[in-house]
Amino acid sequence: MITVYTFGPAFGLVDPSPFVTKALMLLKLAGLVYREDTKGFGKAPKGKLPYIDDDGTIVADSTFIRRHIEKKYKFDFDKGLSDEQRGIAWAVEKMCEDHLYWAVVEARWLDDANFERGPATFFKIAPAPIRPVVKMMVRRKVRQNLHGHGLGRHSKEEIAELARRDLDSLAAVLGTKPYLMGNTPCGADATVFAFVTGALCTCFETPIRAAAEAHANLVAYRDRFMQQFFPEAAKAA
Ligand SMILES: N[C@@H](CCC(=O)N[C@@H](CS)C(=O)NCC(=O)O)C(=O)O
Repeated sequence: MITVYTFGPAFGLVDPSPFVTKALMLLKLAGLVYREDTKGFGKAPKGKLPYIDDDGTIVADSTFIRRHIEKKYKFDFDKGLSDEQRGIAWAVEKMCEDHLYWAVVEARWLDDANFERGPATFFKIAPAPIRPVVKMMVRRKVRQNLHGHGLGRHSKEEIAELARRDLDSLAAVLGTKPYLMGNTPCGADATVFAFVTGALCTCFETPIRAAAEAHANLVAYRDRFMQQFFPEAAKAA
């Protein structure tokens, strides 16, 4: 049995982390049975979630989880795609993970109102007297990470513009197809679904959400995935 270490549902999402959501989606696409464990963050081999324990084999990072599934279970997420489509799928995935992701982090963690509505709730487990200090330290670290990446050096307007271009690109690549590359989901759909569902999250007021909501095909894409793969959560929403 595969154990996936996750944060657990939050903000009306399957998981607040798009990378965890991606890993869950990959396992579902491959038809693998798994259980979730929300107590693994302290032991995360790379200090981040997700990671999995597959009968004693520990695999950290959503992309290496994908590689593990491909190798061990001989599952080709991109079966039937041309080399060109595989290339586009990989590029789209990495645009989400290494560009759009940081805009999402900025919007959720550095905007005071969004922070209070969302990430601040993670700190309820900290003892009340030290909670404000812990929150401040973690937010400072997030700011430093954003600065290190580079996106955090831009103005809010510039970040919004870059994120909007990412969402416009996702909508353009998807077009009128049900999934990114056609009638069946491919590997990159796990990532794109995770990011589109996160962008549309109604817990947050962000230009990213407005940009996603402006594309009816992205909203329908999120709904299609939710109904097919997370029907219970879709019903509760
Ligand atoms: N490249 C990693 C990224 C995972 C990642 O960034 N996870 C974040 C949550 S979205 C995390 O665990 N952050 C905790 C931290 O940095 O302390 C993957 O694909 O799994």
